Amino acid sequence: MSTQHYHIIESTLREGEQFIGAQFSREQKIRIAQALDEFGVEYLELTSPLASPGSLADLRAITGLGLNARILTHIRCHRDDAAIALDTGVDGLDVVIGTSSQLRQFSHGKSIDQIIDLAAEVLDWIRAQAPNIELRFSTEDSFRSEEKDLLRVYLAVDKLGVVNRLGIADTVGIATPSQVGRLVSTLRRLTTADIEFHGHNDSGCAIANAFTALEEGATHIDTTVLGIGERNGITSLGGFIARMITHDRDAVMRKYRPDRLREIELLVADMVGVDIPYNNPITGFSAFTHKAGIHAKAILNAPETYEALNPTDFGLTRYISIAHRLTGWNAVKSRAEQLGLTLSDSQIKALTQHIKTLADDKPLGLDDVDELLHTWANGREMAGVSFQVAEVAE
Ligand code: HCA
Ligand code: CU
Repeated sequence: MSTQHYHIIESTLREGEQFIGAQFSREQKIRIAQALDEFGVEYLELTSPLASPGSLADLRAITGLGLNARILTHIRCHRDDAAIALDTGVDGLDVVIGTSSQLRQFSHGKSIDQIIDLAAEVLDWIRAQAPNIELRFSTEDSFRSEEKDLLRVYLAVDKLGVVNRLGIADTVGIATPSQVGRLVSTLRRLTTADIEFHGHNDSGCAIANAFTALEEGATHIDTTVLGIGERNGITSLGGFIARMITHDRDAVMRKYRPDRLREIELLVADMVGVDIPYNNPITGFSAFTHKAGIHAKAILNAPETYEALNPTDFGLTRYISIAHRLTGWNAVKSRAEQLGLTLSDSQIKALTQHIKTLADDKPLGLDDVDELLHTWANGREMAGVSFQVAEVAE
């Protein structure tokens, strides 16, 4: 089943380099490559060696590192590009050509028949040069291409018998999970090669689309750290891991090191000049915070009540916020215990009421609550407050 047996093609060093803030030096690329390799991704996709002399040298440097991850580079469907790429020692080539009417008209100007002929010529040639190279053929803007055109191209390429993978790309981020599911399952039925999905996030479906692709038979998913890429990027590595770990934790833990995620995200965020978004899956600052008293109580008893993900899988800790009007006495009690203070349940309940009343008037911090806890534990609670215990609800 593909949702257990899948491969990550980590494209921070290709799609991610197309992010507006990215300008990686060779040293930075090497650090990213090593960090992702330690994380356990199966592939690293790097910018085409045709992009610039530096890109060519960087690609050579990374293929020379001897990483476990297989090194791919991304090239246009041109024999000359392929020749230069093959000379860098990469493990695989990701070949792409646009098939949508927009790209055919405004980019390369070729008809579908011309695309099929060109793909056959270039792919056969690559295979003849490099019998063992991993070869992928992808159409760009697959979801704004005519389905009949797309299928003609994929069937013709699959029939050549020279590619390992067919890729589909939601280049402008408009595909829905059901559209992705349909296209992948059609390809799965009609072709034999592995299937790769590359999805942009313009309308927020990149992670869902990647998951649906796997459910329908895809084998490879493209990601980047924090999802960086053109515009607002693609499926993020962390978001994809969050999705997969809720689905099959063991499969993720066997293959990858999710405890490295935060370090990798901080590394890349710093290099491209962004912060980790507050609502980022797993590493966003509020991802494991709990606030409402009802939540806090259950979390203290059994964290899984309100956590689908376990922060310790990622080397993180949960945080229960207690300094606000939604707080509950169980959470306040737990804080007292953390501070080593002895207060009776009725004192804690009364103090909780007091905190709620104070928080109605002004924002409180944990320091304020801690100070109150110390004061009350030392028997200096405000006169009158402790008599309200009887009115305090759970
Ligand atoms: C781009 C190309 C691409 C290619 C994806 C792929 C896309 O527009 O820069 O080769 O699978 O999104 O179509 O990143
Ligand atoms: Cu892309």
